[in-house]
Amino acid sequence: MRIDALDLYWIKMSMVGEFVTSFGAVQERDIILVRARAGDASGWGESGVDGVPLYSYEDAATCWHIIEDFIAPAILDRDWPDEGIGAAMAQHFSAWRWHPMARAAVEEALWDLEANLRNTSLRRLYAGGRESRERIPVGISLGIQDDFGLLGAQISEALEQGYQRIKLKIEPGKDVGVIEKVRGQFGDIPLMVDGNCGYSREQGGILRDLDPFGLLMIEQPLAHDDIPGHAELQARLETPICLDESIHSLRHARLALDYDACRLINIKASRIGGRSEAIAIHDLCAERGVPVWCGGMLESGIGRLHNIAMASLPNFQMPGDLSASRRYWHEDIIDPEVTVAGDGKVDVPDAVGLGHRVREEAIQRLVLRSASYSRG
Ligand code: OSB
Ligand code: MG
Repeated sequence: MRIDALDLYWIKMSMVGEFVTSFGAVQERDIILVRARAGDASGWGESGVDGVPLYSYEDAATCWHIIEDFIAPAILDRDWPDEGIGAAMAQHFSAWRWHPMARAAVEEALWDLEANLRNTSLRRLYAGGRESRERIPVGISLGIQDDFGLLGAQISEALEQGYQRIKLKIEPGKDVGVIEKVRGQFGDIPLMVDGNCGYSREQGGILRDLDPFGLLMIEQPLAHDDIPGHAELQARLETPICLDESIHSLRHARLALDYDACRLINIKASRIGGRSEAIAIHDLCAERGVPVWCGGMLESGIGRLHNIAMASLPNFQMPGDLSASRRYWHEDIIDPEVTVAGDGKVDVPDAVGLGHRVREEAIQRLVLRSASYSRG
């Protein structure tokens, strides 16, 4: 099969509230959307890029450049299999170095295109014939909040809304004291923290001081390129370490597990270069008895629906960072938006493709730049 065209949209969406991590505050998101078209069918994907190169070295401009100058010409230039096009793309680009968020966005669009062409749901396509769940548990990720009264109110609200696990962002100086207060006020709720690479090896003692609080996990406390440091730290911690920023490929995942650098992995397809590689990490972890969960990049509804479909696979054992649309956006770009039921679960759509309509009229209103590349 041939891809007729790839459409790119650079949109800006402003968030309901500011989101603060050890990298800084985010109030607006620059998002690159990709639409792949073949005949009358199309499919949508989203890149997880940030406005600033902190979580990842990629930003919206590098993502645009890599897709425009390299990926689009390569995609439009060749024949693709009718089935397994996402995996075929991953294979074709496997020798290309880095730029995972650019590759992931295009690969997602191809998976959705295939789902639409084959009249099946993304959930079934990602599951590839395996069991997948109809509803999945979700958690919420709350940014650093200097005012404990406000943080407490956000936690209460999230618990009332049913979220099955609370993740708090931490940084040096805003960690042990905050967790102590949260445990004091909320007792034994399912709680975890995310350091976003904010701690040095020398600050490992602070992380050990978190051990008595029975956290589900500590996510990525040390530098992104310090797998051995995480191994050393894990050996001295009771609390499981979960890696996020350190894992960009199946090879990284294998390395981290071989070194016992973590007991869990946060899977984000955008960080890993696509859904095929993400699912391969899911499968490796399943073989090794290591649970995974689906992380988020403050996605719009398009990336969120891809995440939800993927997270229906069986080894996504812990609640994901897959909150409701309204936790992030005044108005999402899908209809209906994603909602979380009172039991803290979201439905995994089983309708064709994404299972929700993409609101192209909203995308047109939010767009900063668009381009279309067609077969020559
Ligand atoms: O480290 O998991 C992270 C958001 C942006 C960048 C990195 C991270 C996050 C989150 C929010 O924690 C997850 C979400 O709700 O999308
Ligand atoms: Mg993280």
